[in-house]
Amino acid sequence: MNAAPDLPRWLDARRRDVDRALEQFLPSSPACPPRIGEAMRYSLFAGGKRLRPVLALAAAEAVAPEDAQAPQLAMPVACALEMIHTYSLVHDDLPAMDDDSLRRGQPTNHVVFGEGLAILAGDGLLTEAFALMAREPRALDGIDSADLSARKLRAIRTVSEAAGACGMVGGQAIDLAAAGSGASFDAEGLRAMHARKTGALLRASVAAGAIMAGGSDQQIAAIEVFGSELGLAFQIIDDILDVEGASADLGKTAGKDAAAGKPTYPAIYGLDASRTLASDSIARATRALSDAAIGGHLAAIARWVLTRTH
Ligand code: GRG
Repeated sequence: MNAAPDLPRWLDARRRDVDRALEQFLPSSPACPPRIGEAMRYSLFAGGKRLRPVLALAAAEAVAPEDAQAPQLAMPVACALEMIHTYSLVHDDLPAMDDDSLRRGQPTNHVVFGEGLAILAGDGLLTEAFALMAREPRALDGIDSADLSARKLRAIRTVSEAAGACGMVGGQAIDLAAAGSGASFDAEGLRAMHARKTGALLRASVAAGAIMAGGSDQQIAAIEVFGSELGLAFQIIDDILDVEGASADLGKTAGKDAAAGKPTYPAIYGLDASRTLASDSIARATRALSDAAIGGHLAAIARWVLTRTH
């Protein structure tokens, strides 16, 4: 199994790779009208952690450590995941949803470009993500074109199911209905809502990276368990940071969930028990990897999620 030395340096290098690839893949003028290009670009390059693309790249490397082409195979889907994630944040911040004015440390998209263009920027990012996954990577040495097409199709299915009505969109709909009616969740309802809203895309990130690098069904299944557990821990930590963090560190409005009376892990379990739940989840995530003899950087990324401060 690979060791995972020097995570910060590895993460920095992958984030730079992702940013370069996003520059290449994101349509801009004259291919698309300048203003929509600008609005998509504004949110995509506003300073996100790039967690989903980094997870996709780490999963690709983990299942194909000897394959020098693994990063090239996974990069388009990695970028598509960041585009889909960014669309969800742009739409989540709209007045009709969470109505927020700060995201990634910057004024939200609709504050800068207006509500209509912000909706279109989200639509554009989402749609271009699927075009990108279908188009790239083109032919690669040593990979049969039918095999490459089959991997792309499976990755597109994985990502679209995670982003769609049974995944992230469905989770957001549950959240929206609860906010509108003032209804609350019990612990299981909260877990189920977040499994769709946040967890599904994180799980799809690792699964799609592993699929593109040619992982076996057994590896992909283990990586999906890892992704589900990581998604749960990520959300619990997000809730804890909302209580403990400062807006300047988080790059978004802190304390908003509590102020809105939203159900959160700390509200249901308290802070200490929430931390324990998150670390238990990360322990299950890393066990799924070690049981399947999957090495690389995934386990270290999971531990970093547990200690993150923004
Ligand atoms: C509008 C269909 C639709 C869905 C929105 C994910 C989501 C659903 C809304 C975001 C609300 C929110 C803050 C959820 C908490 C978890 C989360 C997704 C945090 C943001 O992700 P990070 O921390 O963000 O990876 P960066 O900016 O670093 O990429």
